[in-house]
Amino acid sequence: MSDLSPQDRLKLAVAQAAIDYIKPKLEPDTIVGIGTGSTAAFFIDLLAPLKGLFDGTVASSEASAEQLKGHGISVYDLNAVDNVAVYVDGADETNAQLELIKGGGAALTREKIITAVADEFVCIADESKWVDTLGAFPLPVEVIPMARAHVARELVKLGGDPVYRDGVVTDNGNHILDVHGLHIHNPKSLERAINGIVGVVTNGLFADRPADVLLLGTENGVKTFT
Ligand code: ABF
Repeated sequence: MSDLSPQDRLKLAVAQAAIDYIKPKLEPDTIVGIGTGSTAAFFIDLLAPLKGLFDGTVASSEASAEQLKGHGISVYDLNAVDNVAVYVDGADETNAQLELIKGGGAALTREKIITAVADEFVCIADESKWVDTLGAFPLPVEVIPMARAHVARELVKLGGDPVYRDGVVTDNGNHILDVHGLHIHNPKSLERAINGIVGVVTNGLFADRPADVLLLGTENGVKTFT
């Protein structure tokens, strides 16, 4: 603990807070959705000792799946489960409405799929992710490779500056454009507009389906927002 950076200490604190939040909800048949990123990685390590209290997990990335399997935690295909009781995942930005930008870890599509299925979405983040207006973090957009140039042109029309995330292929075999220069005053509207561009698989705005609970790590402890 002492060799962690100040930000990692906050990430560990919110991961522990998420454990404390979900533990009373765990039943033998419970499926827990697991996110991606360094905060989610702390959560996975803290979840391992509880693996006898629930059935298993679904994971939003191959990386998280491997970490879970390393702890002997069952990882199911989403098509094999009827219900995901709770999904725990990080974010790149959050506003006060718990609308998020996600996708810095290139897992946004599977993350958004699991949030659509989960009964409850718990976001865990350190205070550096809290913003008044979304957009300082470049908005990730997952695109079908052949459509990358077309989607980029359409994103420019929406006021963005798209940059190809060179060298990255998502778990779904797609490419990512990171859209700079946005000041997102209506996240739901922009999320829908980007989804309407032919060739877009997913974009990193989680506004139509925001987090239900945000556990925010601050220097003054973990704050809970709902
Ligand atoms: C993931 O959490 C991604 O959507 C997002 O990029 C990441 C945040 O990563 P970290 O917890 O490492 O800051 O869900």
